[in-house]
Amino acid sequence: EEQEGQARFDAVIAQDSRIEPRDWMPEGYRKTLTRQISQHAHSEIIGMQPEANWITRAPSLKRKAILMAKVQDEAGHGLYLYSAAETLGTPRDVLNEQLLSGKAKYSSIFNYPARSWADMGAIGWLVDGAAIANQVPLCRASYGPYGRAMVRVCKEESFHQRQGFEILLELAHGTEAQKKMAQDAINRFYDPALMMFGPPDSDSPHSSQSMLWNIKRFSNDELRQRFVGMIAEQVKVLGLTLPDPELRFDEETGKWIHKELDWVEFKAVIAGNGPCNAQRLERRRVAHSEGAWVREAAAAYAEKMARKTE
Ligand code: FAQ
Repeated sequence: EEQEGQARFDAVIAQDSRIEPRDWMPEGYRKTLTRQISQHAHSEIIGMQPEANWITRAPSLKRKAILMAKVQDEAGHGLYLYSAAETLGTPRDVLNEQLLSGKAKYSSIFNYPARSWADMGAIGWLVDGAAIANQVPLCRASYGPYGRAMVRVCKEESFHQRQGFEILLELAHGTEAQKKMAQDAINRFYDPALMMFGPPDSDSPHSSQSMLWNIKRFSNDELRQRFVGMIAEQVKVLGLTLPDPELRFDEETGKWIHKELDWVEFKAVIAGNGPCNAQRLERRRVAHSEGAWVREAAAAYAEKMARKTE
């Protein structure tokens, strides 16, 4: 049966078609997807914190309403992704426990502080921008529930990116102090946003297998240089600059060249030692325990309804 399953799986991948939850799949494929999708879900949930931090300080009612909607969207993405991850067999409470215990990773970017209102602009423009560049190809991921989830998530991320860009555009056209605040936010978020694409290809243990399985379609470095090319153009519209003196388009290779990133810092951040790791996890633990009554009430209600229909 295993041989038959493997043959069918190989054929589906070769046709660039989709694997669905009830299909046979190699254990490695299940494991890789569970890791990537749950890490992605955790990122969405932890990623609510830096922006939630600014909801009460948004400069106008309109900005506050937009930011609240954006943060709620991230919660939706997280729940959607946990559901996709669960179809691979690991229950949500187990995934959640991996996050709360610090065992599971989530995106490095969310371990940096959001210091000013302009950071809401930089996060929308650069962080959601990097998320889109990484996730558009994932819409074609071979695992059905993940690919389909990505379609909807990317649509919402595009709106998020525009709202971030628009915050920066307004600040860039404001007073000198506002312009400086926008530039400072870009200066702080540029390197961490580029690191969102993962380690360099030469140091990316999962890439080659994930590409053979049609989960990833492009390598980490390939997507990173594409993203740099996009923002290199967009920053001109803002009248601001990217903190990268080496940034240029290389005619010969048709690729964007950017500065070397600090991979020692990256490794420290994903190992739990970034500026906000402890604070982010602590906040999540508190939120989870404060939500216990909701989970208990929902379970009790479900049980009551099940008894009624018996
Ligand atoms: N941070 O071999 P690779 C968002 C880990 S967007 C932390 O290259 P892979 C939207 C990796 O897991 C952010 N860990 O791995 C939003 C692996 O761990 P292991 C989330 C990282 O999987 C915006 C190890 O390093 N997006 O949330 C990072 O082939 C605003 C080796 O790396 C996604 O998750 C990192 N940056 O490629 C929300 C996208 N990079 O096995 C709120 C889906 C790597 O040692 C506000 N994920 N690692 O435990 C992916 O596309 C891939 O997983 C990559 C990494 C590209 C991130």
